[in-house]
Amino acid sequence: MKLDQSAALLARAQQIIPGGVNSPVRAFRSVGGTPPFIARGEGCRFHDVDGNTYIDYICSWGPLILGHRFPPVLDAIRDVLDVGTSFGAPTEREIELAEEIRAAAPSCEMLRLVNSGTEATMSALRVARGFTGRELTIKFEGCYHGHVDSLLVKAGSGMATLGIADTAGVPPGFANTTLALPYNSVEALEAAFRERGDQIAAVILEPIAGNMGCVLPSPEFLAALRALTQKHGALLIFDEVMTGFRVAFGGAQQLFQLRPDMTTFGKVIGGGLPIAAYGGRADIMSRVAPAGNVYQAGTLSGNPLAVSAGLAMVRHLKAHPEIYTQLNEAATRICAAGEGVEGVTINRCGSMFTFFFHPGPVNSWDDAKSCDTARFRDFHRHLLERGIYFPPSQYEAAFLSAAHDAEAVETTAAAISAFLHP
Ligand code: KE4
Repeated sequence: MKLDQSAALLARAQQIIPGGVNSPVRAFRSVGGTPPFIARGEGCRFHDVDGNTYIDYICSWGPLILGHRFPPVLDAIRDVLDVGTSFGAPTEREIELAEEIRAAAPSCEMLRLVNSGTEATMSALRVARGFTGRELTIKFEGCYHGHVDSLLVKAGSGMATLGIADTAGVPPGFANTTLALPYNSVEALEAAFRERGDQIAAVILEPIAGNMGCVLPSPEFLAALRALTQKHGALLIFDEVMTGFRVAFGGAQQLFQLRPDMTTFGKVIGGGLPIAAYGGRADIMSRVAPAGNVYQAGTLSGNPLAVSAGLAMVRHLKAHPEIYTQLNEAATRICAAGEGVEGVTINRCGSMFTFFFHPGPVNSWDDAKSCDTARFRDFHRHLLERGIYFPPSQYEAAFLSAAHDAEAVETTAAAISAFLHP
């Protein structure tokens, strides 16, 4: 593969941007080689500065569920440019987006728009502490909820990828407010509530984990989460930044028919522009300033440009529910290429999936962290050289879009088979 231009850009970028990237996972540290610098995207593909073309399974880490440069989203952005990009004042369209999100996830009786998933989870935790008057949070090992100080404890995504157990720069006092438990462990959850139940403000989790690779919750785990938080007066927060509007229009809470107390959203609701949201029961959210005494703010929160892109995407998905069937079928076809291969475990929910190089099962971070990452690296390189861009980490989920046509899916399945069935 010719990556000369990317290599030159990486060297230049590293002079001014840490690691040469604006988010660590993009650096390809765990898979090696030069990360392609992307010049443009179109549908299910993007093209790098050296002229290489890739079928994209990052989809901007989830947002582009309709593919690159989806025309209705671009049209919505063009239209709003005629009126402005940001006012720092309320607008009607941010009410419309909030109403669309509530219609999709009725547990969010009230919600607020912010600019990133990190902001959403940070704000949700603050509201949970303010509402309960308690300080402790439970999270789960391998889950990633953005780079919130108190949540960078045994986190997934880029931290797992880089092998950073816990980041520097977070005072022990912050980290000590978080209990990190094994995902899917009912007994660990019961023990934590038995010992400190009256101090726990909230339990936050990825209802389907994507940041240790794709890991699904057991029904018993979900039931225990809901029952124990209710019993002890703690809030259950579903971090649906990744799963919201991805695994189903109503997210994981629709799939599981489970009503959390609060939810965070991001990615898809911005249509590829920076938007996220946090919301939940009205009695909880009414504590947010200026209605209540928990402060949270944002210069560009609800800006017309990002809201218009998000509205166009969410409304298209609402009008075309068949997209989710199409996404599931395409993902099933791709994952079938790896079924029954020794040492490979495939976890999937809807159009997010991970090929774990592990005999299986993979139900927790302890399982995931024992993957054969060297073999994953070879798998990733094999695909990249064939124009298929999988997430550059064993501890991330791959994403499909509605733009992944039969040709892209079959090309991908064939390349996977060629590696796994040499
Ligand atoms: P952002 O602050 O990156 O918008 O969202 C943080 C976040 C919160 N919650 C969940 C469940 C998430 O998956 C994320 C961010 N996801 C990663 C992908 N694993 C973003 C990619 C990156 O960090 O570059």
